[in-house]
Amino acid sequence: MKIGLGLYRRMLRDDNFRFAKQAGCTHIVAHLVDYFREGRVHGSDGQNSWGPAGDPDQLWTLEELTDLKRAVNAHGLELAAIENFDPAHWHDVLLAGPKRDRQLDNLKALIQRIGEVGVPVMGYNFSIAGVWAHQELPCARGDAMAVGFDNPTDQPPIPNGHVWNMTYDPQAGPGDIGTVDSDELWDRLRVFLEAIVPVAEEAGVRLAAHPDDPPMPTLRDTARLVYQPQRYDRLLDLVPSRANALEFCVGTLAEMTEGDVYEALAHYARRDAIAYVHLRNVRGKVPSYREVFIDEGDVDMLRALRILHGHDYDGVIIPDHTPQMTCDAPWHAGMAHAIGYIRAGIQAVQRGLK
Ligand SMILES: [Mn+2]
Repeated sequence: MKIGLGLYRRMLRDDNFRFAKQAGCTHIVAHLVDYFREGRVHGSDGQNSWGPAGDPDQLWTLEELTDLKRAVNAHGLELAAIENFDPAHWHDVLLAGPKRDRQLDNLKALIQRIGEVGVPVMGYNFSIAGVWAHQELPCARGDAMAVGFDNPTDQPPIPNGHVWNMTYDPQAGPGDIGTVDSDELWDRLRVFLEAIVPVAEEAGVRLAAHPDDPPMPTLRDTARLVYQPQRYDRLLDLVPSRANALEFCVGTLAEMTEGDVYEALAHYARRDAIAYVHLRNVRGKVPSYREVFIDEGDVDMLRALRILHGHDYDGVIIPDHTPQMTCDAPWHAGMAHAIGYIRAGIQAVQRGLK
């Protein structure tokens, strides 16, 4: 098992690569969508929007992907994955809009580039509402700032021009996208996978699906796909392929009301479906939960790591998001704490410690 650090777009810099190396990481997971300013708590700006999407006419270029990989490699690190498509590049794939075919071609081109550069995984989250209604709260140990979810009763419909909690068209007319039911959304996922998985196979890239966070059956009148653990099987079975894989988020799985995060880990590790792992802890489940430090909360992390090790999982684990620690570098301190804990946990399970 290998440890990676996920870095948001504005953090893809030499100093952060060096930080990752120093903390004991061997891999980087890079976000190219510009959703947060540096240091902001995951998904929370007080207004529950992740801001404007990118340029619809500008796909990530071969050159910028190559430069990124070179910069990562220069620090003795590997680029494990790119995480998340930009809503600007695939909003009509999510919304079954008029540009869907053109945008599927965009995604194919991106997957080919990512494969050409030698990045083995592309993480994505097939979700209309995205991560929404997380609130910034002092809910982790010592009143550390983290995020919580309490399923607000007021769930305004998603305005036109907006998807995945970002604005892809600020000029969109008034009105909202209305209701999207489960069958319709599964069908949109099927269209996406049938188009992209063969290209990913050819390119040597695994698509890795993040579950719905928060894992509610619906949010803002739109269905969610993977809000219970067994729904990952449905996603995998839609288009069976090694290129159709999972970005297995332990924290999100723990927030689900059915099943058991340990059984789910064992099951999907046995299927060899896990492209990489998000490891974070949480207290509670939907409709109300709090993100906490990795060594508090409901998930026994050593047990989770032992299950992965026992199923010969040899992929990358990243800390996902963490609470922010009170100091001059709140994000980095939180990450260093989580990485140190995961590193010790991996060493313990590899040595057979109980
Ligand atoms: Mn996650």
